[in-house]
Amino acid sequence: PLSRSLSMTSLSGVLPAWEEDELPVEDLLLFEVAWEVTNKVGGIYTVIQTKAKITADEWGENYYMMGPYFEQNFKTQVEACEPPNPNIRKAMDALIHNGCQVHFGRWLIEGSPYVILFDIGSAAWNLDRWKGDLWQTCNIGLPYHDREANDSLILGSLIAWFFKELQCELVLFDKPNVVAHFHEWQAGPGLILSRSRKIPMATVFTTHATLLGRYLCAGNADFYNNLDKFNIDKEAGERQIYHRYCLERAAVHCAHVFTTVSQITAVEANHMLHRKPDVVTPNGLNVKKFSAMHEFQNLHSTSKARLQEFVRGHFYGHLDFNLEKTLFFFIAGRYEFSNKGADIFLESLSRLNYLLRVINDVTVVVFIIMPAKTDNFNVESLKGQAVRKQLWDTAHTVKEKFGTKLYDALLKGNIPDMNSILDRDDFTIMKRAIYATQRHSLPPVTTHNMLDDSTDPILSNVRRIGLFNSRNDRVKIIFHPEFLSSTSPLLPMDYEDFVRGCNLGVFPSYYEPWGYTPGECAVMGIPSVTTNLSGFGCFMEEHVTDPAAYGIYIVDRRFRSAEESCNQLTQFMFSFCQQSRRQRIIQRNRTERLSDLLDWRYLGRFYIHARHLALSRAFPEKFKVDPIAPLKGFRYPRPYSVPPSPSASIHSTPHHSDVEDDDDEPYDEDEEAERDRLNFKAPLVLGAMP
Ligand code: G6P
Ligand code: 1S3
Repeated sequence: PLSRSLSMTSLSGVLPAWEEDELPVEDLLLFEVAWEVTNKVGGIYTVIQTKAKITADEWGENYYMMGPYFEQNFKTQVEACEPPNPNIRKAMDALIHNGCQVHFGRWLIEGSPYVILFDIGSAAWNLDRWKGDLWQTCNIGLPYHDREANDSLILGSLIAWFFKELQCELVLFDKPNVVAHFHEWQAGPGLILSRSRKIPMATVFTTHATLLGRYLCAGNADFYNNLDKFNIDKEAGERQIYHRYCLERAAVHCAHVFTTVSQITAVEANHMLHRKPDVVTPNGLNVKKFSAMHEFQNLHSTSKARLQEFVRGHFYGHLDFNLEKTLFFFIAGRYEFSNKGADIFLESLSRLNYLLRVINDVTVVVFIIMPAKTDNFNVESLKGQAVRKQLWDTAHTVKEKFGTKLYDALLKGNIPDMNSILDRDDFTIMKRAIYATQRHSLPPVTTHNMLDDSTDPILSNVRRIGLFNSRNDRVKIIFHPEFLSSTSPLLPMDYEDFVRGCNLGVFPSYYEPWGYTPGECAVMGIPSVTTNLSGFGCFMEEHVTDPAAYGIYIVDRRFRSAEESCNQLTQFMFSFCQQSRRQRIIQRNRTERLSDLLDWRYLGRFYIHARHLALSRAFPEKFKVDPIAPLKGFRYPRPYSVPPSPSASIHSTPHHSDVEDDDDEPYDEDEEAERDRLNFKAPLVLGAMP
């Protein structure tokens, strides 16, 4: 059946094309199973949601996602419909006739994939029996108190049951082979049970982190230097996750093909799960290109103006820094203080504060967006925005009166007397508005009332380094302990608009199998800091010759001490602050050019390869696959006109202007982009990767 070739060309002509024999998808069914299908918990949701389009484009009606049913999610994200495939209907009915609820529909995201969602509650009465089955099959026992593990077993048992029914139907009609792709340990039981029941299908298991890796790192272990030394069974037992770790490890070993999201997690998995991944499947994004090439720059400007407004309110009465010379940095993500690198970020900020005081020109406002327990916004933050609004309204009222009087005077042929154009009332309302901006406390560090204020790790460290938003601090901190939303009364912006308005994302993670945040920044043209312990950072090091030139700063957290990493991070941020506006604009253009590399239309090839490999292992007589990996050796060359480091670029970028913020200087971005593009092509044509 492998007659034609599936060719994935690059989007820009820069990235290498790749060819693999095309699968006869009309004779196959693809199922992708994850706890996060239509159910947002963390990063896996982003993976499956953004990847849906390219997978649906390839597989059409033969692609199905599977996950747990939650009524609210179903109502808001899924359009119920009948399965187009009668075999799937029959398999679902077999479960439904036994009292288990199964729902079918189209997930209303790009690609509109079909989803089959299993109601865990409706099948919970089977839990004890299924626990027995699991024990009989692979000697894994689940404790009653671990709800998450129990739910994953119910989901897995339903899925294995569904596959069994489906196979009966397919065998009857001698129909397609099945590929089933399972994500993360919560989807593991479905894979383990299907394989132990010898259901003929090709299976892939992807881990997005290892359970033990996450736990050990969060516990401050010197993880990467001791990977081969941990007694993993003992460590799992001590952390009371032994049963989860067994599920994870069993799934890994049952799969025909095991994949993970990065090279660094592949090494980790080899030690923590004792299997080397067959394929690394890096995470992509569903990149949308604007028809106007520099639209993302305009969007940066618009969103930045909104952030500036917020900052005006938050720092009312203390607004003695120039917003035109203020940069916005941010960190965002799950609140895992040391895993996500918030510890070294804060330490580096205190050093940056010192350096900027010496230069005394640029101010940095740092947003920390990490959800913590709160009991809502604090009064001082809300008041700040109210005061700003009042000042705006006052200015508007006075302006209107002034304008009317000026207009009248001009109609009469007079130039009005500027000393009397505003009357006493005007001065009174203006003075009242100014008096309202007096405050007796510093602008708050947090926007919310924190429930664990005294023990919160971010606040404790802010106290230690003394960054309290005082007047002479050049680094100001705003900790927003809740994810952003466009309906917030305080900062009404969604995450995407917020990121667009910032100048630099800072994600100095210690434990980060992939890390979507810097990639999301890149596709919006926003530079960011990552590390060589994050999957994304390693991927960039591997495929981009000079990542910093493209606005990707990679902190070395692997071969340097924490102290040295802090210094390096401080240096990156300080150099960034020394760039002129023009240099930042040029750099954003380069950053945005990396989006092709991060697009699923390009990275999807690894998933294709993994499925193909699984089919060749499950059904060797029918499927063969070229064992060559799809991306060997490719590297983006250094951009034509930029020197290797941001600090060096200050002195040698051709368009550098010593006059800061001179936006009107003639500068042809298209010309620069074209030069870089030509430079991209040269080494590729010659076949020599730098
Ligand atoms: C975009 C806009 C420019 C604006 C600039 C601000 O490039 O097109 O008009 O001046 O953003 O950049 P900055 O790095 O200072 O936030
Ligand atoms: C995991 O989510 P996390 O933030 O807990 O999976 C993500 C998707 O693969 C990955 O980007 C991230 O690094 C992992 O940690």
